[in-house]
Formats: sequence, C-alpha cells, structure tokens
Amino acid sequence: MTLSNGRKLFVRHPSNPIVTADDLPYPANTVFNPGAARVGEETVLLLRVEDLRGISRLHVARSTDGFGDWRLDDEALLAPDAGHPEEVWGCEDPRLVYLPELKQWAITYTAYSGRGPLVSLAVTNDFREVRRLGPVMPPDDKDAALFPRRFDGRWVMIHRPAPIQGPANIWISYSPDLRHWGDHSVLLEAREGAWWDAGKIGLGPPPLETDDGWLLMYHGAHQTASGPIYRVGLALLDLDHPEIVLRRSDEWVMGPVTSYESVGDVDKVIFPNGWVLDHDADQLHLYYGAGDSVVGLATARFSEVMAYVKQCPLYHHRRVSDDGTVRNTWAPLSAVAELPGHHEGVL
Ligand code: BMA
Repeated sequence: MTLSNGRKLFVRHPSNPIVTADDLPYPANTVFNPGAARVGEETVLLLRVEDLRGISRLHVARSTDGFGDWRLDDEALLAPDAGHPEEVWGCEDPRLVYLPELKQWAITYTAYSGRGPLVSLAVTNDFREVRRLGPVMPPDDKDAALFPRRFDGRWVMIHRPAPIQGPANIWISYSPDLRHWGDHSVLLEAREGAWWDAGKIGLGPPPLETDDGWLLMYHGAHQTASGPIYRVGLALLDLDHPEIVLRRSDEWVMGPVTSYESVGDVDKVIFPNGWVLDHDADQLHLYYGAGDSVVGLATARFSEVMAYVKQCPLYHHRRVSDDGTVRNTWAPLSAVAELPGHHEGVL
C-alpha cells in the first residue's frame, strides 16, 4: 500500500527476517507467526516454533528495542502436554492481550487436536509461567483474540470458525466468565470472486483500541493456481459496540513481496499475529510470520494508519431476525437503510 504522499504505509525493517530458526537454543524447522506484547521495558514475542516432527510449540523471545538483540528462553513456554489431548499436534499462532481487570495477559492460540484446530486460552503474569484455561471454541476454529475489557459486563472474542459450506468468515462471541461463549455472529464476511479477501479471512493481531474505534488487521487467503496468497487489510469497529464495522479497506495494505515472504515452507505468506504501538513515537510495529518459516517486522506511522482506515469505505451492520435467527452482515452504507431489519448502529 503506497500512500498519496508516495510513502509505503508499512515499511519492512532492514534487518528482516528478525528471528529465524538458527536463533533457537535447539534444532527446529521454522519459527513464525509470533504474538507480540510490550511487557515493562521489553518487547516480548511468543514465537511459533515448528520442530523437526512438524509439531509446533510457543517460545518466548525478548528485546529491549523490539528490533534486535533477541534473547530466547531455554525452553518453550507452551508445548503440547500429555494432559492436554487437544494439543496433540501442536500449539500455534498465539495472540496476546493484557486484561487490566485480571492483571494478566491472555494468550489465545490454536491447539491442534486430533479432530482439527480449535481455540485454547491460557493466562500469564510475565511470560515465564503460564496457566491453561483450556479450549474455548471447538474445531475447526482459529485466529482468535480477546478484547482487553468487558462490554456491558461481557468479555468479547473474535475468532474464525471454518464452516462445512461457504466462506470462512470472522465471527464475534461473548462470555460472562471467559469460559462459556455464546451470542455468536458474523463480524466480517469474506468477499467473493476475484477479491484479495475472497473465500477465507481471519483476524491478524488483537483489536487495538484507538480514539476512533477498534483497529483490526485481518488476513485474506486468495486462492490461485499455485496456492493461496496471504495478504492483510484493515477495518475499524465501533468503540462501544465492537460488533459494528465502521470501515473496511478495499485494498490490501501489505502482501508478500520479498524473497523470505515469497518462498518458504509455504510460499507467498505474510501472517501477522502481533503489533506493538509506541504512541509517543507514532510508530506501530507489526510482527509477522513470513513464508511460514521466519519472523518479519514492518513499521507504520500510527497516525497514517488511522488516517488511511478512516477514509476507507463506510460499512454498517444490519441484524436480520425474520426466521428467529440473528445474523450480522455488512453492506455499503448507502444500501443499509433499505435492508430489512437493519440495525441502527453508532456512526
Ligand atoms: C493458516 C494458518 C497459519 C499459516 C497460514 C499459511 O491457515 O494455519 O498458521 O501461517 O495458514 O500457511
């Protein structure tokens, strides 16, 4: 994505890839798709490490500047455990969110069970010890993150179930206690046909609270004759009603371009799971898996990201309950007023 001022929205760090399997204290195949958080004076990456059997675990790396000098723990923080059969084929793709109410970090990750991938939740104070809360969504489901606070007394989670029929959309669900989840509805639909985000989309990093709403980054997996191309776009959700989509980018803002993104265990993939905002410096650091093999870093000016997403097309939710079911979908704002049962959102 090149802005009208000629600059790229996201700029890759010159020392990319910033972490590779060679940085680990044990032999591994690949390291990719990290969650990211600023913890005290350090940036923490929770790396997905795929071992030489093909099974993934989650391993902590720490850096003061968030670019270099990564210090890797001796052992993984979360590795498949005999007491957790839902992780028999691995722990993958974490998203990290600080929950001020619990004074803990929530880790939502993909647990790869013998019956497919599902969403599991764990909590930690410091990324040195971790406590599993167990599966929160049954298979197939992945790409999940919590919002950092409750809305009207309920926790909110974004996730991506894979339906037996039709496109894989992004969903939103609610819980009184982080264990029991319900009121499921579609938040963002995959587009159709030739679009970059047709057929299958999923959340990227956790939703980021801004003055203008919750900033979302999501990936689209565009199918081609040589496999999917994973790119990312942006959306903006209403601050008080996160089920309402205010804006959605028509264009992708970043896609695989460099050699380490174009060729890897899986070619043509960028897959961001984590971002860290330095508000004072106006910098948004985006950590991503490249080619399912290494970790990349791209940085944007936060003010430019917000200016961009705020001029993206307006979208508005409607809520249809004519047959007793409730369904959220999105449509161009101009068409919303004519839709039956449309929901008056906050714009
Ligand atoms: C998705 C996930 C990611 C992976 C991506 C590209 O479905 O499994 O872990 O990075 O595919 O292969």
